[in-house]
Amino acid sequence: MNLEIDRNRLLAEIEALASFSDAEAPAVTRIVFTPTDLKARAWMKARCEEAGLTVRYDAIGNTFARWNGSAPSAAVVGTGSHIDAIPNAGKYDGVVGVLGGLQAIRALQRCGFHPKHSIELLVFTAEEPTRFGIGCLGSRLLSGTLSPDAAKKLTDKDGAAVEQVRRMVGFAGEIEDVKLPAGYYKAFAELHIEQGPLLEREHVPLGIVAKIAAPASLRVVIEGSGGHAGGVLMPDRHDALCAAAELILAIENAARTSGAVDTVATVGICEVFPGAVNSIPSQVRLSVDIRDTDLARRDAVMQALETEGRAIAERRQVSIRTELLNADAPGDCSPLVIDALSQSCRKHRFTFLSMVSRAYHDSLFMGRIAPVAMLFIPCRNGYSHRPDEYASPEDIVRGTLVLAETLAALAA
Ligand code: HGY
Ligand code: MN
Ligand code: MN
Repeated sequence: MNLEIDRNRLLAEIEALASFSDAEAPAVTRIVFTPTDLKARAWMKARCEEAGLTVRYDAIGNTFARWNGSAPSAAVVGTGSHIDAIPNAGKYDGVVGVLGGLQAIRALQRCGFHPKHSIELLVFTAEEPTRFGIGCLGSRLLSGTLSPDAAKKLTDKDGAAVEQVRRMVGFAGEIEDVKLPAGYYKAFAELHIEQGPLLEREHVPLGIVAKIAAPASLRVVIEGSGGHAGGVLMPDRHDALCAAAELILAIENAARTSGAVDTVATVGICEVFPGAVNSIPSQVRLSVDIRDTDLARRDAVMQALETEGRAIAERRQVSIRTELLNADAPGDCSPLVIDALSQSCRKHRFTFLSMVSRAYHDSLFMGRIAPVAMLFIPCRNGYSHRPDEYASPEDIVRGTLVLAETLAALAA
């Protein structure tokens, strides 16, 4: 099979997709179900239809672009990723897996390959937690990891619920029908930038992911008594932001002292009320992200948050409430897909690293219902979720070539 990846078209389409953004270039902001996201989805649908794929959406807006195989009732081979982007992100996170997946399909079509198992390119809804507070909303529902009732109730910062917003932007049907039947996918492979520095540091062009870290996210609300910045003397204060500061450092310390480098914790959002320079903070809302490849270590950091929170609340006479948003198990990738990826790498003498993904991905949840694996390409300095995120054309094309051969091997 003489596979040729159309480098120029792939790079041009990455640039075109990046133009659908609510931020100044080179930053990309593309929040789920916003007008910008809908334009990007429409553009994506047109590209898939141009390639002769039949496109359908489910009730949460997951997009399925299908290349029918000769055995239409056989289990499907899937690939894909996401096109939503957090505020002030880059242009490659998720996009490389979607447009690389499309290019892989086009290359297979061009070289005369005919799949037995249908091949489906997926664009998952809301891989990023930005709007509704939980990541991988689309793949959680596909895999039955999140209940329809829980999903419907998720709201954005304006209080708009998923159920209401999805219908408003045109995704009909019932959330209950999103969950895929068992055995729907034979295999699923996702191409993605590493979002870390290891491949570049080791000068290795490809990574095959064997394990995906276990993500957890929580909201913490700290209530103090507030008051006038001049009138309230220090011994009488119950400053919510000072309490939050102690808790944030305690969370960091728990991750740093877990005994393993795989434990990470981040407080990415800190909202201070009333937010006036001369008013003692009365309430602080934190969003906390805790991950580890090892469940027990990850849970130990969550436990430390609870324990330290209680001690700080007692000491400072504030209230500290935590709300668990998600705490997922890690994901093991499948030898079936890992072998297909590594065979293609070996055929081309591409060196590759077997890796852990510390970022979570839709593959984590697709792995609950199908054999999965991920293929990583390097990103410069390991930067991601920032405007200077960058993957080289050579790395993107190489990853797309291996993905194409892997899909062919799995769908033959
Ligand atoms: O946060 C993550 O791991 C993913 O990039 N959403
Ligand atoms: Mn991301
Ligand atoms: Mn991603």
